[in-house]
Amino acid sequence: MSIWPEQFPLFPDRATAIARDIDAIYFFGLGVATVFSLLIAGLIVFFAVRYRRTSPDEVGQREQAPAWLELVWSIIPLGILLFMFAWGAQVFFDARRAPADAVEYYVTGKQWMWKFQHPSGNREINELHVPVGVPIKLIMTSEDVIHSFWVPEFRVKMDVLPGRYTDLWFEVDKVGVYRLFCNEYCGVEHSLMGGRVIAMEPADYEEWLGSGQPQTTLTKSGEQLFEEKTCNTCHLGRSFALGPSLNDIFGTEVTFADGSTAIVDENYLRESILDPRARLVQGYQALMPTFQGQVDEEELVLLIDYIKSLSEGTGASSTGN
Ligand SMILES: [Cu+2]
Repeated sequence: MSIWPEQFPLFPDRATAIARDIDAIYFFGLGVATVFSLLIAGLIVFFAVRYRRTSPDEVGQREQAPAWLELVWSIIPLGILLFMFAWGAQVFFDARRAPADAVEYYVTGKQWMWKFQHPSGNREINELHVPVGVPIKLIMTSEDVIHSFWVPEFRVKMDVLPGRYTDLWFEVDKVGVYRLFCNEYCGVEHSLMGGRVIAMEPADYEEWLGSGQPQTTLTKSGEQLFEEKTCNTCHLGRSFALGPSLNDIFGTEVTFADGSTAIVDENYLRESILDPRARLVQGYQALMPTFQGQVDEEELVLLIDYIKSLSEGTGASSTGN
């Protein structure tokens, strides 16, 4: 019976091509280190015995190693290390650079859960279904503290930071269920912040996408979020509304309290959500609280997408952002 718990194998399975590359270089490095450690330790013991002092009169003499020997023991290790450097750099670049055709998924880390958004609009928490044989790129951000996305079987790991995006990619080549960990201590329930990546045949994945909860487009999700955040209480254009109506505003010109104007585009909407008092629309008071820290980047995209949809009937279009 093994003393090692089965669910935490000492050497996890390899489920991506990168995992095999990384293990190959890892074992090569381990092998080189082992050979040289044994060689050096063995020679120390051998020389200690072979050249030990046998009588109190013996006095050591200075030895000069021949030049060829010095060159040999310098050039051979240098060659091995440069080879490992070049190989390691190649694997590193392969692991870091997602292929151009990678499919983008959104990941949000939060104390203490993982939230996933599929391109189709499907959402999951602590479980990520992916097709095998397809390069998957995760675009990740955090709503609070630093987390880290880690799947041992994929041999990839990346910090997930608040206020910015990081990314990671993998292409699973074996159908299976793989454990997902948060690998950055992030609070009391850090050890519970995990989940599963479920790799399926592409046809099964398509079927999974269509089953369960109906697919929700970005716009639809944005509408739900708009209500969830109670944006609708002030922005529905009713006569008693406290904020300007958002119907048909996208692409139009808005006038501020100081008389300046701006075209309503994505950047303006973003600013208005995160810093509503930066530019106050004429005729309204500074009542809206900031949503900085209350909506993450992906939710911001949803809200902006929904607000844009409120102007679709007017033929308004993006101003180029
Ligand atoms: Cu975490």
